[in-house]
Amino acid sequence: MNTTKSEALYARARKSIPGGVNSPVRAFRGVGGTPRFIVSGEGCCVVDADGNRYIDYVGSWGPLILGHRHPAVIQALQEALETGTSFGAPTEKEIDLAEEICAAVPSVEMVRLVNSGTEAVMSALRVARGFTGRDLTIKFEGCYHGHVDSLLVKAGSGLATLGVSDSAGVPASFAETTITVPFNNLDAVERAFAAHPGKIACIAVEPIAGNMGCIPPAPGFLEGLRELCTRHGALLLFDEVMTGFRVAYGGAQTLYSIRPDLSAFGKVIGGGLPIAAYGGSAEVMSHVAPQGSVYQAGTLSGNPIAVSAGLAMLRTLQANPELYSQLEETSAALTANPPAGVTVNRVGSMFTFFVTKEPVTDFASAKTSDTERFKRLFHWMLANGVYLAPSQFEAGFVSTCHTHADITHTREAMAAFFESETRG
Ligand code: HOZ
Repeated sequence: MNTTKSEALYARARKSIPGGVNSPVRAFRGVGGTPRFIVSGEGCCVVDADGNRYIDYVGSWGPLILGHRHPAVIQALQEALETGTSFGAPTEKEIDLAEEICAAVPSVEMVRLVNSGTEAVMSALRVARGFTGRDLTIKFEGCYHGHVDSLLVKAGSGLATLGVSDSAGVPASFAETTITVPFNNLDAVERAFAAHPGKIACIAVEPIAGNMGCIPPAPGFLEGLRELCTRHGALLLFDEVMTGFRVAYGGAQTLYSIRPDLSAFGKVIGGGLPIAAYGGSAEVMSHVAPQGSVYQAGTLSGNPIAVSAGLAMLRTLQANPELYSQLEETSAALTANPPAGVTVNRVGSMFTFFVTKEPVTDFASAKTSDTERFKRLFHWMLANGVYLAPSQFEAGFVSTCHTHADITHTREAMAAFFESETRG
């Protein structure tokens, strides 16, 4: 496979951009080699600077549930561009998007639009602290909630890929406001509440972990978190940046019938443009400025171009519920009967092939994966025109554009890899 142009672009990028990328997860650090510089995407495929075409299971890390350049999103963008790019003043479309989110998610009565998942979780956390008058947060090992200072503790995603558990530049006093416990371990959460009575503002959780690879909640886990928060006067914060409008239209909370106090959304709600949101009950959200005393702001918040793309995405999903059944069917076909030595986890169109025989239920079991073998698998798939997330500790995403032919090609390529490894 010719990668000359990507290599040249990567060399050039490293001179003006740290590590040559604008987000560490793009740098192929977990798998080695040259990140592909993408020039275009259409449907479920992307094309790199050398003209190589790949079936894309990254989907911009989750937003592109309808694939690249969905006609409804492109049309909404074209129309929005006719009227202006940013006003820094309210627009009617922001209300439309807020209403769409509130209608879809029963626990959300009010929502504030922001620009990234990081911003959404950071702001929701501030609301939880403002509302409860408490400082501490419980988070789960291997979960990642964006690069919020206090949550970069035992974090997944790029930190797991780089093999580090936290970040330089975070004051110890910030990190100390976070208590980390293993995912799917209610006893550990109970012990954390017992050790810090009256001090815990919230539990922040990805209801389906996606940033240490895809790990579903064990039966009763989310219900237990709900009960513990209620019992101890803490708020339950669902980080649905990855799962919102992905695993079901109303997100993981609808799928599992849990009512969190606060939720953060991103990715799918922006239709591929930078937009995110946090929301909750009117009682909780009325604490946000200017209605309340928890300050949060943004020049480009509710940007009309991003809002238009998000609205087009959500309206398309809302009007076509059969798309979720299609995603379920395609994703089930992709992940059925994995090769020996592979554990596959999947919820809806979120999945991870872990190169381990062990069941993967938390960060410790995710780390039993053979990351050296994963590297070889990743490059084999790339050479066969399949673009997986360049890390064992990330989720993959199926879009409505993936066809049975794409799935068959992917499965055959993966089977051929394991056969070749067996032959040695
Ligand atoms: N949240 C995305 C999946 N882990 C990655 C986004 C990023 O860090 O670039």
